[in-house]
Amino acid sequence: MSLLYGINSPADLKQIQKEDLPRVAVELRSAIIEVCAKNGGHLGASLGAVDLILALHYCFQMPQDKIVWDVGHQAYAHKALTGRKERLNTIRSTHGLSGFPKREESPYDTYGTAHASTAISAALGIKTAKRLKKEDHHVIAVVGDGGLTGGLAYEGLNQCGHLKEKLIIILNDNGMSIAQNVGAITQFLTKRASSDLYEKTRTELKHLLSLLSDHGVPLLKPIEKLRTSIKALFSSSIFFESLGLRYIGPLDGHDLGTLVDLFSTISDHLTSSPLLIHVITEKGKGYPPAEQDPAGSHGVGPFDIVTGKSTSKKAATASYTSIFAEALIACAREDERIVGITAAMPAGTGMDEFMKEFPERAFDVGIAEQHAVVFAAGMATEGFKPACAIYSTFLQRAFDPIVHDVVLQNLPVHFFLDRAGFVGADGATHHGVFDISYLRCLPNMVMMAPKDENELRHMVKTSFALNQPTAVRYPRGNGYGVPLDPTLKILEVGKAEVVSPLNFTFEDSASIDVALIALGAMVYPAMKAAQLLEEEGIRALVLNARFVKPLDETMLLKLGQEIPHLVTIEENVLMGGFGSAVAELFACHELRAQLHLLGIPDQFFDHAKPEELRAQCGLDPVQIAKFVLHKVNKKRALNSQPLISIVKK
Ligand SMILES: Cc1ncc(C[n+]2csc(CCOP(=O)(O)OP(=O)(O)O)c2C)c(N)n1
Repeated sequence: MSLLYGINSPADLKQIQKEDLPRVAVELRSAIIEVCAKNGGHLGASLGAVDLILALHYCFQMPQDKIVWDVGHQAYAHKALTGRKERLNTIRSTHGLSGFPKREESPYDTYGTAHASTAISAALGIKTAKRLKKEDHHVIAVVGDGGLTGGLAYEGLNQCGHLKEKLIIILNDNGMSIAQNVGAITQFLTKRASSDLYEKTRTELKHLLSLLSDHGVPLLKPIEKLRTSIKALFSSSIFFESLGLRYIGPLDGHDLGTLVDLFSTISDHLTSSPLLIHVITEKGKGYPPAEQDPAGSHGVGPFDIVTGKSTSKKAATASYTSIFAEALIACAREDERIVGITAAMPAGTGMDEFMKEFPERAFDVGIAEQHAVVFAAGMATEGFKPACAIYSTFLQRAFDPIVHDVVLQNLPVHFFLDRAGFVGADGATHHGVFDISYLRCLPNMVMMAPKDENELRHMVKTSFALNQPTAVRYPRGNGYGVPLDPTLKILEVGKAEVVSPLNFTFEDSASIDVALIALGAMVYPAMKAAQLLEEEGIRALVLNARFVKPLDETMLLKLGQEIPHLVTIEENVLMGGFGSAVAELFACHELRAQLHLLGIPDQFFDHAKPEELRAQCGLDPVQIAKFVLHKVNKKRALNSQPLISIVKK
């Protein structure tokens, strides 16, 4: 009989006998495997955290006690145990549960998250607020060893040791970030590696001490001290204890009995100082295909439960990520000053391919986007050309280094922003819809967006030809399967391209009703919209803007003067985006053009298929055509002079 069936809240869970908890763990794992097999999701981390989550909800008093998750991708079991079991199968699907903790979703989701390394700071804030409110509940931050590679985690630890708030931090250490975890602290934490050395050193020291005492040499205090220091040296405890935290561990994070005993003791007796509990878990625990491939099981698409193999259709065309990687490698073969930097996303950004060919010139810096950018800036001062490949959403974290370290010093750091635009199932935290706004405002920056994968390759080449900061944004997913030019070209900076009508000259402009000024991934939809408009008797010109900065001012001003309607189309927020740039240009030149802006309105969008989200924003061919029809017909009817208009949802 199912035990999980009867558990709709942590209170129900507490009715279960402690000895039966492993059965609940098995059921939770099955539920997680099932939902990930159907919808895709964060399989490995969620399986690895099941026992920890069970023990926490079994022993603490949620939601008065609070859990703050780091990243939050591991919290599927938490969702199941806190009244969302029936909806678990909707996770990451449109209108379904979010793949991450979300405050609107449940009172048990204390803090919204999906970007790494925030848990300690947020939990410390909550704990401090509770003290000021004279509330004595526990606050527990759960952070992975990957999360601990981010500098923000140390800012939190630093203040935690200073405030001495009685925060509980659980370090869920599985030795993995998405890929194998990196960095000196990770090595230090890896007790499994260092314990052999510790044991060996301890045995040798013991032998030495016994020899000394056999020969009548008194055990000198310094030698005893040495023994203690050696123990400390090989223990993670020294690190956390020197920061003012009590340290317990490392514990087996799958030993429910030990976890429950420890957590019940802590839950009953308020801790007297900040406490760090170090648990060792296994990514993918309980599902052999995931255990065998912990990196591959981090984020999965739908798969067959029996074999663990993907059930997604193999894409017919190459991904933007792989096209980027190939172009980067081609450029790096010709220019040894090119180095590659990733912030814990080697496979996601394609940097893993670069690493294979140029291991000495590739750097995974951990989940440390801020550091990645400053590190790149440092290398650039020495004549290198760093390629910083970071998802659009994660680069947000590095805004100040981009300003202060890169563009202010006009250093040739080259940003490649994968996952620009809507990303789909990961939702609002991951949509890359702000990068144009936060990068185009920066002096010295050149910013580009390719219409297809072939153009991406030329933009990679163009970036390295420029001795200044550059950024190329490109979407998640696969290209159109367009032919790839045999050689990479350097594009003329700030030059747009008319993609239709073919061989357009301004002598033909009288026949054009509307100019669709499209950027990046919006160029092909604009071309389709132009075909639909043609059927309605409206002639559209489609401009591939290519450059967000510098704009092709000559072309845009000419279009503004000669074409009755202009529509900018971008997959970025309208505020401060590409359309705004065109509007600013027209305003500067006092050009009274009928400019309309299509893009993402001033709101957050949840998880859904990218095409659904684009349609919601009017960014698919049909909606673009409808929008244009409406504007053109309205103008024809009223023959009025509308000002710049922006789509508002
Ligand atoms: C700022 C930021 N950069 C990158 C990511 C992508 N990312 C999601 S989970 C993850 C690894 C997290 O590792 P860890 O904290 O150890 O958790 P585990 O998956 O091993 O349980 C990364 C790099 C992110 N969420 N946030």
